[in-house]
Amino acid sequence: MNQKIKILVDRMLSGDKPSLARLISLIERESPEVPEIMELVSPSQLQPYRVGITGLAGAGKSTLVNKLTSFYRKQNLTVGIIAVDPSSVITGGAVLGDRIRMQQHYLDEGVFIRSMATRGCYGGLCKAVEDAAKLISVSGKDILIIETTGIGQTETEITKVADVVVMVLTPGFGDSIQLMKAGIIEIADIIVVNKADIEGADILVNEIRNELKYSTRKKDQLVMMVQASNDIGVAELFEEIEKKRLENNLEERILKC
Ligand SMILES: Nc1nc2c(ncn2[C@@H]2O[C@H](COP(=O)(O)OP(=O)(O)OP(=O)(O)O)[C@@H](O)[C@H]2O)c(=O)[nH]1
Ligand SMILES: [Mg+2]
Repeated sequence: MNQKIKILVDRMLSGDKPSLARLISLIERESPEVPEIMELVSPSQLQPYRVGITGLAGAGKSTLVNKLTSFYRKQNLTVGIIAVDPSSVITGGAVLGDRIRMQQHYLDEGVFIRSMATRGCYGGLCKAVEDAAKLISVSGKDILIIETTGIGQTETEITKVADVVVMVLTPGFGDSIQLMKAGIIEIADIIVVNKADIEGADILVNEIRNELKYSTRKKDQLVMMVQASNDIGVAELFEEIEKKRLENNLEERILKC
């Protein structure tokens, strides 16, 4: 047993943020100590509610994550955030962008924010991201938010690690239509048309509603118009996510009875 790792894991379990950050760095670097770390983390420890925020690049996901985090903090819930960068290396720009958008939360003891590259795991969420999500989960967070970008498998992979999936689309680009045509929209519990201040938002909402008529899912998908940067519709989105979290807890409690 590696004593150094054991101490780090113990500290992380008691909520120490620097220890959590160091352990995630080891995971990201694919250190040989990773299996040992993961073994020390028991899956029976309390799990947070996992919110997946996915969608197109630049759709306003981080802006939304930032605002949702404020709502959770107002309720005294602690939040862990993983922003997954789909490029081969984390670009200074992306990380800097997240830092600016989530600035207010970096100094908050109740929030842990981490950007990760999905290096070497083309076509899905990395094992490293899943491991990091596990660590954040057991470090005592109430809520875990995972932000992913891209068209294709990254979206479908998110359903494996999230209890609720929010897909963020924007008007004015053909890409949103592409996502619908590819059937990717089916994985979303809530579809957000963000940047509703831009022309074409109503048209996109109608197109999504039409497309959802053919969805193979039961008709439980919500479509919401939001302006993340103007704080319009964000409170309503938060309430819908909260409803799902509370239903989820209830289901769990019923299962345990
Ligand atoms: N017009 C308008 N711009 C917005 C809105 N919400 C966010 N933005 C802007 O959209 C840009 C991208 O926002 P981000 O939150 O970084 O988007 P993202 O989806 O996280 O981007 P990536 O992580 O790089 O894929 C920023 O300049 C935001 O200020 C909105 O409601 N309306
Ligand atoms: Mg982002």
